[in-house]
Amino acid sequence: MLFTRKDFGDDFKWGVSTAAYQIEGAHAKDGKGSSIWDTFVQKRKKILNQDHGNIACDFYHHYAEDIALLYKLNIPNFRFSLAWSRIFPMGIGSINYKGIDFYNRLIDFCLEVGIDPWVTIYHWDLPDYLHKKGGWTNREIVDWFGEYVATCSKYFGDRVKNWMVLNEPMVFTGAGYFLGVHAPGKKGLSNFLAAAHHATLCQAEGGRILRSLRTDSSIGTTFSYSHIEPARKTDDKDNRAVKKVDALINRFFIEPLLGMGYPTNDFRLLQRIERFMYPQDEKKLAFDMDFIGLQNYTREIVQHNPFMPFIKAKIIKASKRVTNYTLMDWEVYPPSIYEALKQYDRYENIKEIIVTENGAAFTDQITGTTINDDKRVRFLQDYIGQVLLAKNEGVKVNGYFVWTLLDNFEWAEGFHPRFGIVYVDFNTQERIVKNSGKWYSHFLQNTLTASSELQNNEHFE
Ligand code: IFM
Repeated sequence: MLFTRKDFGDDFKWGVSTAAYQIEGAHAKDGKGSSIWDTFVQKRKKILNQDHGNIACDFYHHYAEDIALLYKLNIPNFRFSLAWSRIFPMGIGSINYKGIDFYNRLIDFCLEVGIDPWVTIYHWDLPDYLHKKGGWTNREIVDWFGEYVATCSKYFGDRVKNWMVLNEPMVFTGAGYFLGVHAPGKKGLSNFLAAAHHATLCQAEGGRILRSLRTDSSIGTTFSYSHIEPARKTDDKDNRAVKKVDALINRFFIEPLLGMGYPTNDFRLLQRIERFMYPQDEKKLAFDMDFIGLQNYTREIVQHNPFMPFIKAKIIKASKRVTNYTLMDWEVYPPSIYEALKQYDRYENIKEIIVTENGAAFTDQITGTTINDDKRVRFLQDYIGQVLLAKNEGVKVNGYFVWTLLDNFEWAEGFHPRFGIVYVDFNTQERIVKNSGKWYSHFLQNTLTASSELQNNEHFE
C-alpha cells in the first residue's frame, strides 16, 4: 500500500512522545525531590547494567536544542510528562518554583516555534515521600494526585491544551506492584489490586479536575494495548486463557473509565478488587475523556498453563515463535495496531483515539555520522499504514505519535534498547538524527510516499 501524509487529512495530529524520567536527568537539580525511580535504580540487579536516569539525555539542560531539532524535523506535536517530584519535592504541600519554571520554559519554547505541547501528568515517577506513605496502595493518593493535577492546570493550563492524566496504568501497577520489576518493586495480588483501583480512581478524578478548571482543553489518558491470539486456535483452554489475559492487560483500566465497570466476568479473580472499593466508587471510576491514547507495539500469543499463579496462562515470547522481533523481544506485527484500533472503536463511549505511542528498539548500524536504522523505518511505515487502513474503514483515530524522539532510559532494560528516531551519545550528549528521523521528517513534509508491506495481514488477502 502506498500513502502520504495527506491521506490522513489535515486535522490528523503527528508527533513524538517522551517521558520525564527517561530523558530529563537532573535528578536532584534545582530542588527536585526523589522519585520511586531515583530510589529503585539504586537497588542491586533491578536495572540492566545498573543503568540509571540520573543524567539520561540531560533534556533538562538540552531541551531548547531538542525542541529546535523537532522544529527542524517538521514534527508539530511534542508529548512529554511532568515529573511530580520536580514540582512537589514531597509529593504535596510546598511547590518547587524552579521546577515550575523549567516546565514553563519548555512549554513556552515549544509554542514559540509552533510546536503543540501534549502533557502527560503521570508517567510512573511517584515522589518517594508519597511512596513511604504507601504510594498507589494508599487511597489517600486520590487527594494527593488531585492537588498535583490542579497545580499543573493552574500553572500550565493557560498554554497547554492537550492533557493525558496517566500513562499506561496497567504497566506501572502490574510491573511495579505485582511483579516487582519496576519501581517501587512491590509484589503480590493485594498490592496490585489496591494500586490498580486507586490509579483507576485517579485517572477519572484527574480528568474531572482538569475539566472543571479549564473548559478549553482536550483531556485524555493513555493505555497500553496488545492484540492477543491463542497459541492453538481451536483449543478451549487457550481461548479461555486469552480472555483472561485480555481482561487483565487490555480492558482492566479502560472499561471502568468508560462506565462499564471492571471486566471481572472474564477473569473472576479480579473480583477481589472489590475489597478496595467504597460504595459509589463504580460511578467515580467513569469520566468522559475527550480522547483516549492508545499505545501499541506488538501482539501476544497466549497459551493455557496450569503452573502460572493466579492466571493459569502464559505469554509465549516472540523469540520462541518468530524471527521478526525487537530488542524488547516483542514481535513485529503491524496488524496488531489495526486490531487495537478496531477494538477501541467498538467501545461506544470513545470520542476520539490518538495513537500516543508506537515504535521499536533495534540495533542501529552506525557508519560515520549516518545511523542506518532501516528496520525502524520499515516498522514505522508498516504500522502507520495499518493506522491508515483502520482510519479509512471509519475508525475515529486522529493522531499518531512515535515512541520516541531520543534514545533514552528504557526502565528495567536501562539504555540498551534504543527506541529513538534520534541517536544519543550518552557520553557526549551529542544527538544524531537517524535515518528513521529523516524518513519521518520527509513524510511529515509530505515530500515522500510511504509504502507499507502488508505482512501477515488477513485483511488484504
Ligand atoms: O518506554 C516505554 C514508555 O515509557 C511507556 N510505553 C512503552 C515504552 C517502550 O517500552
